[in-house]
Amino acid sequence: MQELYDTRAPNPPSRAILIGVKLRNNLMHETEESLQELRQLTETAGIEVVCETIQPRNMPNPTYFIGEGKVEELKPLVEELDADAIIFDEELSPAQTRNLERVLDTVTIDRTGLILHVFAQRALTKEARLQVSLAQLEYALPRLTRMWTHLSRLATGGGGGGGPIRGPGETQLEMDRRWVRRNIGRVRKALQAVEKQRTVQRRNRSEKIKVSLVGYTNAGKSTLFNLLTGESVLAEDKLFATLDSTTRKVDLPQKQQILLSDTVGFIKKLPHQLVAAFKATLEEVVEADLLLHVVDVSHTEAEAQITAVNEVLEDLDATDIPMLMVFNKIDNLQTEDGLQILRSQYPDAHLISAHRGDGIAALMEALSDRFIEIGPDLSLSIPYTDGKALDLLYKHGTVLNAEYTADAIQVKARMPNRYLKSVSEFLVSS
Ligand SMILES: Nc1nc2c(ncn2[C@@H]2O[C@H](COP(=O)(O)OP(=O)(O)OP(=O)(O)O)[C@@H](O)[C@H]2O)c(=O)[nH]1
Ligand SMILES: [Mg+2]
Repeated sequence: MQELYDTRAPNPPSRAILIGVKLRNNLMHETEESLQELRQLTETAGIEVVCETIQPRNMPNPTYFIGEGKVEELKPLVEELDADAIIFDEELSPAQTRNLERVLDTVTIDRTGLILHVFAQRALTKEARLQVSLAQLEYALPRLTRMWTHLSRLATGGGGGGGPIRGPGETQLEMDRRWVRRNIGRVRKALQAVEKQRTVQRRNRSEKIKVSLVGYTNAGKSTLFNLLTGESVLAEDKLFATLDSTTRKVDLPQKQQILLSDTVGFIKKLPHQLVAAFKATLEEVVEADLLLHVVDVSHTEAEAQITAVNEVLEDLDATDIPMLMVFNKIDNLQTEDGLQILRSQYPDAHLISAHRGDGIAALMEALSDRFIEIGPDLSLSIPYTDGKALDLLYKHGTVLNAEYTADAIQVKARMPNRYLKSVSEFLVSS
């Protein structure tokens, strides 16, 4: 089947000025870190950064987001530096984008647009490309301007044939909008067909234990996935190396088998169009029995990245799924300070280096314990003064029944052998 929509812009910009805005409620270092990430995204997109600038403002200017004075400053700068794009680390309204493009006479891209652009470049499979197309089209619809005339060159067939053709009395803009709307419909339909296949695949796996790797982009999910599965999915020092999920069997130390999935990384302000479009791919996350939240603890923004990931999980309604924190890249830590703070917040986190293999055996044991087919049913009589034992049963085992009698709690439960010792004094029979 032909592509419905070519997600790669035909003439992407090559030299960009990056603009960050420090709003009243933000700290300067947060704005700087975020701009640093925007630089990485820009470079990942193959665009050279010729200048970076931050403007402090109480709130966004409704016309340009930045102040008029700043716009005046930018005019000569664009020319001097031979820049062909301005990239904002914020989400601009369609009107702001239009106004900036008009006065600066250059392409204006916001953070969402840039993320979509990177996704478009990196999408390889048919499903990923369709998902990115859908997100891009939804994003483009309210933003169509004269600058989007390249739309006419984007259409590459797929039933509609060629680019938009202007109807009688129709303006260029109306025509573009009509064309985009029609393509949204087509891409949706094509996606549904692909998703149907995915549902069949998933149904075939429904009996198995499913574990999904989630985390911020570049945290090391794919590196860990490769290490645990012996696979060689792409893992590299670029944002959004992974866009498609891959699932493989993994044997745990106590002989259970799980299905491990590697998934797309998250980022701060992940465009909601993308989350919506990637719903099917992200089903791997939503349907997991356990999430391994992989964190790059050597990153200065590790804590903010954890928050960003949790926000996306909320968006996906996946907060009820049990989650194990996995602190990766411990080989790369310059100081222990940040780690200490994070460890106090997540005392159960596993410390690993997917590169060197540190902590991997312990992580596998923990997974194995978690999914152990638990031995014989136990009967226990736990005095009320020993409530802790009941907590242990709930934490490490399965409580089948708990009856609160006058002097003790009568419990029927299952417990992995290695934890039996801690409750053995309460055993009645087994
Ligand atoms: N120093 C160090 N680097 C690591 C470790 N694990 C992964 N990396 C590096 O971190 C970079 C990103 O790794 P990936 O495995 O691609 O990260 P990811 O989470 O899959 O990233 P996306 O697919 O973009 O979401 C690569 O350059 C890896 O070599 C580690 O334990 N230590
Ligand atoms: Mg990856």
